[in-house]
Amino acid sequence: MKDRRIVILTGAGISKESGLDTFRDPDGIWARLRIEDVATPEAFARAPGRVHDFYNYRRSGLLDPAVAPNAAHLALARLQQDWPGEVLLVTQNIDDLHERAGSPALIHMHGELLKARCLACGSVSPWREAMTVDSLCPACGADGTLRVHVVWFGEMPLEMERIYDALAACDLFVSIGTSGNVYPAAGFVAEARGNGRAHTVELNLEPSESHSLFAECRYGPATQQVPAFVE
Ligand code: BJW
Repeated sequence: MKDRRIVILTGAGISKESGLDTFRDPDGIWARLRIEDVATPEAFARAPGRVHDFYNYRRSGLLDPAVAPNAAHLALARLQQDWPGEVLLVTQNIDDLHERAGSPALIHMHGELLKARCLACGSVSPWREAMTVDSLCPACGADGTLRVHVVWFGEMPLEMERIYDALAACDLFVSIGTSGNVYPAAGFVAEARGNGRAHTVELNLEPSESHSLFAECRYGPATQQVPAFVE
């Protein structure tokens, strides 16, 4: 890894071998549920209990003792520790497996499953329990005002300015375990290429929607491809 200023984007594929579902694989979440029913602000306005149930189910799955960071999360954490300040890790995942692997810093552009946001006071709080339409905000005490701190379709992903600044300045962009279906993340490879010097690499189980935009592609399970690439 002689390149400096690295941006790494991860998606659901990196956590698959830790036991968490992807979205668009044949056994993925969107094969069982409709986006419009569980992952839009309109769905939450129409049926908040159903949306809470969906995230309660995924939160309890994430907190299952059998779910732990895998070799790919650990390799990225080591890379960040070895190159302090040079690696911006951006994840679309709402799980906390990068943190548990020891990543010192990362951007959760689609939010975090283990946090709640209050629609009354705007505070974001740690949240590990089941959430209901009656849950109380830990910060302001309002009831029925909590939602999971994730980014649904039609909402603005988090920390975009910081991400675009890093893409404009990076020498290496690596995309790991993402299908390239969801914007703006799907457009990051074009942003990186647009800076005129970034080498772009896709590490995925199979070619993503945007594989042809990458200069280098390596295919196989993340637990094999990521440690091999990083080390
Ligand atoms: C492995 C593996 C192994 C498996 N090893 N690899 C046209 C119409 C309408 C809207 C749009 C449109 N064009 C663009 C949009 C906007 C929309 C969008 O992109 N829609 C598309 C569907 C077209 N995007 C948005 O709305 C976003 N906001 C936005 O654009 O804001 C800008 C804006 C807003 C408002 C006004 C103006 C501008 C928000 C997107 C939010 C995404 N939210 C979700 C759910 C919430 C979080 C959650 O519940 O978890 O985020 S959707 C879901 O997809 C989740 C993921 O983060 C995201 C990406 O999925 P990911 O990670 O790529 O997973 P998969 O399953 O797709 O792929 C897994 C890959 O891993 C596969 O390739 C496998 O092969 C691979 N794999 N095993 C390695 N072992």
